[in-house]
Amino acid sequence: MKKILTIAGYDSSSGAGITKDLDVFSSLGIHGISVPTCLVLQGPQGVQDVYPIPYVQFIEMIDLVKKGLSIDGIKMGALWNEAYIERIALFLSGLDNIPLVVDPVIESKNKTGLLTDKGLVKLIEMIFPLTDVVTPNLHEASLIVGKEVKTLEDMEGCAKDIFDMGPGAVIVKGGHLVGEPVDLFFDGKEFTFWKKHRINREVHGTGCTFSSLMTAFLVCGYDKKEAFLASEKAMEEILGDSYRIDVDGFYYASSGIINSKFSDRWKVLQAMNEAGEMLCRLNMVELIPAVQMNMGYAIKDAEGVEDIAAFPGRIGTNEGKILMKGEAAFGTSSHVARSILTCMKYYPHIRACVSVRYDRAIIEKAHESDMNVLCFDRKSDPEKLKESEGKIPDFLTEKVLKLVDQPPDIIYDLGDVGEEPIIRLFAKHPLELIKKMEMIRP
Ligand code: PXL
Repeated sequence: MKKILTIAGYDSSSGAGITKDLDVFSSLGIHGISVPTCLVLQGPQGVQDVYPIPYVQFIEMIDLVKKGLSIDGIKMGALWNEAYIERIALFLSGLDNIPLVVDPVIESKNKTGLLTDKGLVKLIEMIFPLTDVVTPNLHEASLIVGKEVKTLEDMEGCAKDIFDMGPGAVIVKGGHLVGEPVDLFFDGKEFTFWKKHRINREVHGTGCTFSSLMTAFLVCGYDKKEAFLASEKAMEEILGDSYRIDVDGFYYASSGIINSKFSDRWKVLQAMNEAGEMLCRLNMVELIPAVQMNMGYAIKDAEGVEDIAAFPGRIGTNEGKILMKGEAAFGTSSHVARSILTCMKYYPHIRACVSVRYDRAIIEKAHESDMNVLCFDRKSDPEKLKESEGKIPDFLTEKVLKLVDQPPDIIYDLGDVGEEPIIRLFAKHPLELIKKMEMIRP
């Protein structure tokens, strides 16, 4: 499970700030950790008051993260004042190099201050040089560079000026440009533009949502430009689905449905890698077939082999221990992936499968555990199917599935000339596969 720390304000309407960040992280299957800098009392019509979190408690929370929590990335929003920023800089100095995204929040829509002037100076001086991506809007960009940023040309110049302050990249968000809105990404080498469609509504929380998405995508291994493009794409969905929480208030950015295909893929990989670790810990070497084992897990609505994660190079053994050759990745298995796709045609919730060594004793254990054990005979292959080498098990798997009305736990076959007998164990997810593997272990 990846973990991202957000250091930001707490918006009591939960449209922006740390609660929004946590919402974005959880919708991408990431655990969010939060340290608030200030309480922002906000109704649907805007900010009414702001109170800093007592400094001592703020430091205690930061120290708790430093002492006890491993984090994979950091996002920052409203940081309140220079004292908080100095403490954050100290915290960062002791950390490994992990992605850091800074949304330089300075004030709310109704101009309530969320960062002091001195705070902004400290932010630029102490935090920007440690930052991977800074994400100002036009107003914030103007305050950072000390001149007006009104046109696309201004945005380009300003992105260069901010880049010179030390971050790895700058995204200037031109949502309030006159004419068509454009966001601009600059990594010191080239500009990348993202043209947006103007929507006729003022949406609260877009800056926090965008910078949280950026952090999440960087933590998941995207490079800065890929993360920019993925975040912009997700924002289109989010803005389209924005909603009001009061009849005449702002619209709120919706994040529950963010880029569901990405989030599903990410969760699938995490579940697979966790199952891989368990497999090693339980050292189930006696279940590894001669052709080696593979495990697969499909995203919901998987359509092809590329939607199924498996372990590249399969799972083997070395000196009596399980040998994993790499982390789970999509599109790296064909046999197990096709067994899953075939099974999902009948039982869409059965999305995981592992290939296991055939042994009569294993099948007996499965029967004893009341598993639904199905079997096909490769030798019954119709001659013409032999020509489509590799696809025979799919055809026969489908044939046995048509004969039953319960999801399978096991579909096995006794092999053929040159083909090892194989047990295919099915489950809803990899953890359940591991549980079932323990049950059938001879
Ligand atoms: O959208 C800027 C922002 C950031 N963070 C917090 C906020 C706001 C705006 O209200 O309340 C906590």
